[in-house]
Amino acid sequence: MPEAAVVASGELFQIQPTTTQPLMRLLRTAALALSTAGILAAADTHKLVRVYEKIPTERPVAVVIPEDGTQRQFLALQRGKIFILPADPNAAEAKTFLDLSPRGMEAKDGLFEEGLNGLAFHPKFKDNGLFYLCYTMQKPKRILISEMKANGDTADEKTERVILEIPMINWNHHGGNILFGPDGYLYMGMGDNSKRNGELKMSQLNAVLYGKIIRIDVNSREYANAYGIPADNPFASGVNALPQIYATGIRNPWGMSFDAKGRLWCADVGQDLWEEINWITNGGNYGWQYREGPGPFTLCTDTPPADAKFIEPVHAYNHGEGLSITGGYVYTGNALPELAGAYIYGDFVLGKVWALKTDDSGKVLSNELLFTSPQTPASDPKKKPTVLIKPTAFCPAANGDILVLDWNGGIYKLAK
Ligand SMILES: [Ca+2]
Repeated sequence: MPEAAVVASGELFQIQPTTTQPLMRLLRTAALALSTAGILAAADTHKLVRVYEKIPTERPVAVVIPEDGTQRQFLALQRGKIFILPADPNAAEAKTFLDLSPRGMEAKDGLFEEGLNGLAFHPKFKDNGLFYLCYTMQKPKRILISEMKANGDTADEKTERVILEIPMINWNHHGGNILFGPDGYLYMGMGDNSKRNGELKMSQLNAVLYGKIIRIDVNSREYANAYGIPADNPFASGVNALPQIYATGIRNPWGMSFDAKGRLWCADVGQDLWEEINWITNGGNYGWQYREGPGPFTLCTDTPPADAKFIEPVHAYNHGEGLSITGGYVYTGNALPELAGAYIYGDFVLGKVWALKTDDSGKVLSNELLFTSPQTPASDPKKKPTVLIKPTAFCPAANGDILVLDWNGGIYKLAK
């Protein structure tokens, strides 16, 4: 998950007095008319329209559509439920596919990164019914990737096969996105397991999986593992480095997707200065904790190895614009032609949504701010504002809409 102070749901509509009266009115209007109209502020080019309002969607983290031809939209909630969203956004009920909430995935101090953070369907889901989960467990604190089998519209929990377990010592910097690549392998974004400053120095240490992009083959078995190692993983031999590693130098990846050209987009949440978007390549080193965004991480006093080569982000924004990136995906729908080919992403803390356009070399052509959430300025400059919409994910709906999942509990679609 991204990182930010937790906002209690009761605070959302407590708009503080301000001298900007028109803005005040707009905020009130947005808060009160949330159910019927799109949310739009003066500078926005786009608005967010609430969908699936009648369905309980606390802490949504992903909507995933398996490639089985059914167009079913599986909604993963961080506290462990997976619903199948109906096609009709006004429907009052969603089928429960799986409920892991009794497992106690979050510690009492789990704050907001623990729980179910990843869901992926096997490329041959239609034939084998297999899907994959990434979630946390406690005592001992750990992250699991596991496999389960679906039976129609219901998951069969008894079929669970744990594939990978990674011990954790902190509640934050878990990452937890999982997805299949066009190569049929399962990718995972794994956080650095450090609390702050990359103090455990894991991201550049290839003896651990922390701060890495991991790639494994769920269709084979190798060594004593419940999975195989793709032959072209950069350290596939397992000598001097772990063979599951695909890319290194990651901090807290949140928001991963493949585009139609097979590029793996990964947002990496920064610490004090920069938020970044990367194109992940086999064996790439993305710099953390020597680098943050396009510059050196100033609190790191170690000198990088002389032969270190760090890959620069495709795009980074500084903490004047946002505080915690949520990655998205490249939009290919027809309903919003101005966004065709753009990478849609946002900021979790300030509730922003952008559209980034690049050429094939990764040169940024434009980065347009589409939407900024209504927010209440913080009473203390050291604190963060209260934001109405905190994006946890951007996902394509079955009908092509861009869904914006809101950690405050809403699902929206991006509209003009
Ligand atoms: Ca980086």
